[in-house]
This record gives sequence, structure tokens and C-alpha cells, in this order.
Amino acid sequence: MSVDGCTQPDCTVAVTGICVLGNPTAQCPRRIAPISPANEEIEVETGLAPALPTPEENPRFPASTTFGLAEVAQLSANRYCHTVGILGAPDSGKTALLASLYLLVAHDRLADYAFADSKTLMGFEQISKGARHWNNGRLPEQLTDHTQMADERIPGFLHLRLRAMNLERVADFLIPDLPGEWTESLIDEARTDRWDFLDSADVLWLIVDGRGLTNGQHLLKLHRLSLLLTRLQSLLTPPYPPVFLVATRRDVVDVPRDILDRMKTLAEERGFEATVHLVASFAGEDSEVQPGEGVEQLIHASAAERPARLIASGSGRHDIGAREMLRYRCHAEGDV
Ligand SMILES: Nc1nc2c(ncn2[C@@H]2O[C@H](COP(=O)(O)OP(=O)(O)OP(=O)(O)O)[C@@H](O)[C@H]2O)c(=O)[nH]1
Ligand SMILES: [Mg+2]
Repeated sequence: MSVDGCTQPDCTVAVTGICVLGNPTAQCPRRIAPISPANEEIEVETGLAPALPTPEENPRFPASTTFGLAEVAQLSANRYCHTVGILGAPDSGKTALLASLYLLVAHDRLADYAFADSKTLMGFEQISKGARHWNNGRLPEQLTDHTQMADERIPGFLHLRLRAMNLERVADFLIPDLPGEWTESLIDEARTDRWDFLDSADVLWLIVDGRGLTNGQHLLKLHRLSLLLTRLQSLLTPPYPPVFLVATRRDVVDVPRDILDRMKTLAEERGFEATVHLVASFAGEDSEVQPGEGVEQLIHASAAERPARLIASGSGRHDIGAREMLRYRCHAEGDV
């Protein structure tokens, strides 16, 4: 038998083939080189079938808890995935919305959808761990952490497959959880490089903190929203994906109807088909609003977007085919 190992106490190179110091295994100075099989007495057994067939390709798992663009392309190549682009200022409630969606699904609290699968369960667990007790009384000040990216240039996507119960079909969603700074730098510095994937999105969710949309405070928020929409107008290739204008914190604020209408007008003036949504990702016990209110409607409306748009635009934007992500088609039978 060959001997293969390392003088580094915690190195498992012999088992995993990976050097704990990060060196190429053949060049690591601490490694005990394998004794050449030529010097050993080897008993060769013949005629035995291998216990397991050799895999055609070694399984690969993403190192992070979310999907990068390569994994997104891989998943999308096999089945239609509803890709959502989420934008919004820091603290607007983007992560809370995703955590709320996950917790609703995990507690089987959606009326028409049930959990079917997620390839990024760890990612959902990570963002929702602070909110695990969201419906157990008093609401903590901070339920989700400020989003930070492992790689500041590449978006990380969360994957969720839901079963639409009345239709007996499944719908896959790919939704990125991005830091608000990405939206800020798009607005203020026209930093577009990290947003390429938006051209492949089925729908855009523009998240706005509802607390900034009350009379007297709304002007700044509307101004920022109009700047963002103008950036998106020049970033995206028509036909544009529909825009969902999502006002958060419905549990603590009543956004006046006329302000919501003005938001919609801002989007429509720039050529976007827009709808307004109000959500309470979380809510305290004393709130009249249920935690998670509005979240299912957002998902339902997002799932409905794709077929309508593909039909309306003939071959549809997804046939433009320029980007890898655009290659995905509805291969899997029974997809919504
Ligand atoms: N009560 C209530 N609190 C909310 C709601 N949405 C967000 N919050 C609170 O606001 C905090 C910040 O929300 P996040 O979702 O983390 O904000 P974000 O947009 O992801 O912020 P960045 O990651 O910094 O860009 C959360 O921890 C919650 O405590 C809501 O609908 N209701
Ligand atoms: Mg966040």
C-alpha cells in the first residue's frame, strides 16, 4: 500500500486530497511523498467489479451558501427558473423579505404554495436565523443582518422551488440577496458592471422602505426611485421586465395611495409596466397586520409574469440568447 500524508498535524490530505495550507499537493514542503508502488509488494485482485461505478464527472458543490452565476446557468439550463432582480437602498427590507418568504414556506403558511426544494437551504437558513422567533411575541430591533457579499462583484442567488397546489405544478425561483450599496452605487456612480444579470430577470422588485413614503418624507424616496428607474432604463435591453414597486414595513406604516400612484407613474413614464405591492415581512404581536403579509402575492405575481410576457412578445426576451442565463427554457414537465 502507498503511504501518502503530511507532517502538518491537522492536514487531511491523505483522505481529502486537499492541502490544509492551500498548497498544490505535489509541491507542499510538509507532504510525505507517496512511496512509489514499484517499491511495494502489491497484491492485485482481479475479476472483482468496482463497488461503485466511476462517476462521469466529480460532483461539484458551490463553496458559498448561495449560487453564483455559473450554478444559476447550470440550474436554468435544465428547467425554467423565474429569475427576480431585487434592488433597494440599505435597510429597505430586501433580506427581510426573503427571510420572511422562507419562514412562511418553512412553516407551511402560504395559502397556495408549498415547499418543494431549495438548492440553497443554507443560504436561507443563514438570512433567517435572526428571525426564527418572529411570530413569538415582541419583535427584535434587527431581525436580519446587513447583507455582505463574499465576492463584491458577483451576485449570490437563493433558489426556491415551490409547488403550486391548485395547479399541481412546481415553479423554481432564483432570487439574489444583494447589499443596498449595490443599488446606491448604481444610482450615484452608474456602476452597472455587477447588474448584468438583470437583463435576464423575469421581474424586478424595487424595494422601498415604507417609512420613507409617508407625507412630508416621501420626496427624497421618490427622487431616488426616479434616479434608479432612469439607470435601469439605460441599463436594460427592451422589452423591459415588469417592475414591482414594493413598499415594506406595512405593519408599521400606512403609505398613502397617492404616493404609491406617483411611484407607479414614475416607472411607467420610463417605459416600465409597474405594479405596487405592500408587504410586512415581519410584524409584532400588537400589529393588526400579519407577519409575511403581501409576500405570497408577490411570489404569485412573479410566477405569473413569465408566460404572459413570453406570449405577449412572441419569442420573448429570453430568446435573445446573448447571455448564458438566457439559454434556460422550460424543459422540465409540469413547471408553472
Ligand atoms: N417590522 C418590520 N421590520 C422590518 C420589515 N422589513 C425589514 N424590517 C427590519 O429592518 C431591518 C433591515 O432590513 P433588511 O431586510 O436587513 O434590509 P436590507 O434591505 O436587506 O439591507 P442591506 O442588506 O443593508 O441592503 C430588518 O432586520 C428588520 O428588523 C418589515 O416589513 N416589518
Ligand atoms: Mg440585506
